[in-house]
Amino acid sequence: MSFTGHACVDEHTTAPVCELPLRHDWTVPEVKAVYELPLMDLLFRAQTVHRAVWKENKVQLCSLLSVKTGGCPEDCAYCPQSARHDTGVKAEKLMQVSEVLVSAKQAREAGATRFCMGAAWREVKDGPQFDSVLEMVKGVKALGMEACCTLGMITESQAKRLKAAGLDAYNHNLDTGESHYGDIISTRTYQDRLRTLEHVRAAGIGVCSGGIIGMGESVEQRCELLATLANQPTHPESVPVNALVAVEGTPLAEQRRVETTELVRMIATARIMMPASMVRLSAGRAQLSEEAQVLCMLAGANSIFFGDKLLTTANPEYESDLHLLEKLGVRPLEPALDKPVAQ
Ligand code: SAM
Ligand code: DTB
Ligand code: SF4
Repeated sequence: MSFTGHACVDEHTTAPVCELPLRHDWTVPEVKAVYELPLMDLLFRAQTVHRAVWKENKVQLCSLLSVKTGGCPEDCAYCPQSARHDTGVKAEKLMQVSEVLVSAKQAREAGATRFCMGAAWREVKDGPQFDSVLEMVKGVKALGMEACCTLGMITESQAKRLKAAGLDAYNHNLDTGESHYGDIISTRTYQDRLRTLEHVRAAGIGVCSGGIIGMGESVEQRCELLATLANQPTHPESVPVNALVAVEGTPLAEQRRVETTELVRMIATARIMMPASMVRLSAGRAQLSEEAQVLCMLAGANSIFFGDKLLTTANPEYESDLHLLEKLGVRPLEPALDKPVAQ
């Protein structure tokens, strides 16, 4: 076992300063037993794990940019960018590399250390558009930021080209438990998703994979998702936990909002199961009070999306986030450049 990236590394010696076992054999009932602990016990366990691994009061600030918006052929029931839902999101072309880099620079100036570029594609096709994305990655790296992409399914050779361009992480969410997947998406399978994660891992790129709660799934299905993530050959280096942003025009528009305690339970359970991973409090933060966000951080969230827009929906303003972090005495985490990927 080795702890890498931001976790467990003594700043001066780079030697690991703690060791917790990283398990890859979780059963769903075991996960559920953790998820359903009395809330204070769950929070205490999550904080104990968190502090054993993450020594400082630091949160990673990642900015998102939709480099290719809308018109997606997939039918993901939650997504405002699917061409199958009438959400008012217009299909746009891939942005120019120079425009993307202006945006990355602004994000860096505002304090972000990681820049994630999202495309509403089912999969990456080799050709001029992918070549432009590779240029975007190189440009973001040249700014001294961690670079992340989320472009849909990719092949092993595409993953290798992204790695060669300097990509630090690839986001590809499993979204929900396998038994709920068919109710949410019909245009691809869970196996398709897992295959892309394999390609990303094989190329030595950090895996960013998590899901969404609030899509009508049961507690078991949430636990199924967490077990699948933790039982991968290596834990994802980051695990985004999204609360559904119910967008008008999508089939999930009428879903009730998740309760804060549900989000806190999901984050705390992820933290306990994947101690050395970044757990990202992702979509849905604009709908949370400051107190709810604090509880999520206490539960082990140590990364947020920073900037007033996610891909197409709203996120809290820069100023309010900086003010919140200052009030909490939480500082931004430095970028982990050239980090190895192994757990
Ligand atoms: N098309 C690529 C894909 O599906 O992997 C990349 C972009 S896609 C928008 C990235 C992720 O955003 C999805 O996997 C999903 O987890 C999340 N997402 C999309 N719409 C959301 C919503 N309304 N609420 C919460 N999360 C959402
Ligand atoms: C992730 O898990 N959440 C982000 C990022 N990875 C790409 C996307 C959230 C999108 C929310 C809906 C929207 O803004 O379009
Ligand atoms: Fe397309 Fe990704 Fe949205 Fe699904 S989540 S519709 S693949 S952009």
